[in-house]
Amino acid sequence: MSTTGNGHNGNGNGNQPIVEAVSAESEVGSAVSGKIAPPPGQLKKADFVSDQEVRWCPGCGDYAILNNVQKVMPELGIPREKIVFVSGIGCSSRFPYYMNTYGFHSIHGRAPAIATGIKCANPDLSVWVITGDGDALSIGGNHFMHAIRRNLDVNYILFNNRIYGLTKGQYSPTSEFGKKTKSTPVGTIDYPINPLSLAIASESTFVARSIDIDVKHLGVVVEAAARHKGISFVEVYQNCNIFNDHAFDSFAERSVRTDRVLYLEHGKPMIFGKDRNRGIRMNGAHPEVVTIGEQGITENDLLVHDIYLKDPSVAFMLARMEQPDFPQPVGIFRAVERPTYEDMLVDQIDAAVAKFGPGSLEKLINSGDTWVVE
Ligand SMILES: Cc1ncc(C[n+]2csc(CCOP(=O)(O)OP(=O)(O)O)c2C)c(N)n1
Ligand code: SF4
Ligand SMILES: [Mg+2]
Repeated sequence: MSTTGNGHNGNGNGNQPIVEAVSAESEVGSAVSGKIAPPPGQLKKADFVSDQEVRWCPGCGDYAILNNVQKVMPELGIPREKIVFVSGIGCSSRFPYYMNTYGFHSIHGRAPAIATGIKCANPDLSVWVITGDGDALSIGGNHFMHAIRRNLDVNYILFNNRIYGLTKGQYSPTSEFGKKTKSTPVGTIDYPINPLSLAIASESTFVARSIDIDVKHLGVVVEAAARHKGISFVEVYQNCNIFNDHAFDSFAERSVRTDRVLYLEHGKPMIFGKDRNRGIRMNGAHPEVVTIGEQGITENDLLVHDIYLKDPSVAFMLARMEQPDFPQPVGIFRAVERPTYEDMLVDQIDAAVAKFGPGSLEKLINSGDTWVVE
């Protein structure tokens, strides 16, 4: 399969000639159901639906996320053979089976390492990591942090259902303090991790959050993540209706959503509520909820959202705002530019080759201080 043609353009969605897409397609054969792929611009959602039977429980929030990602794919104009979904282990990690692209259902917590290898070896691929709260933050916590700080141009979607779904309902690192689960029958005494705080602390250049059932919003966020050059971290609140049902109802349920969710929009004051009269204002170093029209408060007093702030402090503060004291913020928290790992890696290799020539691995291994074990 060809990996040349559109250079290191970040998301693998450069102006790839149709002829190359078709010939690459014919090489990959069964990975694309043996059909000749239409040119990227003509792909439809259905082209990204695989022939695998979806094995999630009926009603699981994973379906909405899958549906949305499949819907966004044609908008990106990337040929399917240039797309790879990598996952760890968990219900959410079954995702790559259901995408009609390349995919890798890998090792628990290790999707970031595999995605790193894929992106470094083939920088023009569009690489996606699909993970769960357990996969990313328990066994994969260390990998999570390092993939993010390196700023690979990879899209990283964390399905947060605040539970281990696949293993039938043990508490996870995002489970609420005191939560009773199969493995914490009298309540957990672990304080939960906030995935966005962790992503921001790890210097993620794109940080966003959405909700499985808020389908329009989720689609916009996923597309923005895909178009960001650099690591795009997206947390999706995902309902596990079998082992942690109603986990997000207190704010995500349709009848209360407009009152309890803050939709962050770049350049706009932070307003929420069905009457659009509540907002977030800074009181010294702390955010507070205020009502427009009370005590002389106007829209001008509210915090204006800026996703491009280099300093992550405000994004961090927003990430920590939670129901019931605050509306639950969703949307893009942060989107800043920084050179990507793979671009710098390619530059380093090019510079070394220009200076020393192509070199030989065999010679390198046998050079310097070597010895023979007898
Ligand atoms: C090395 C290893 N340890 C433990 C497990 C068992 N295990 C499988 S999935 C999982 C947790 C999955 O939780 P999460 O990532 O939140 O995914 P969900 O099923 O909720 O989507 C665990 C502990 C495993 N498969 N491999
Ligand atoms: S156990 Fe939960 S997360 Fe897993 S498929 Fe069923 S509903 Fe979805
Ligand atoms: Mg989970």
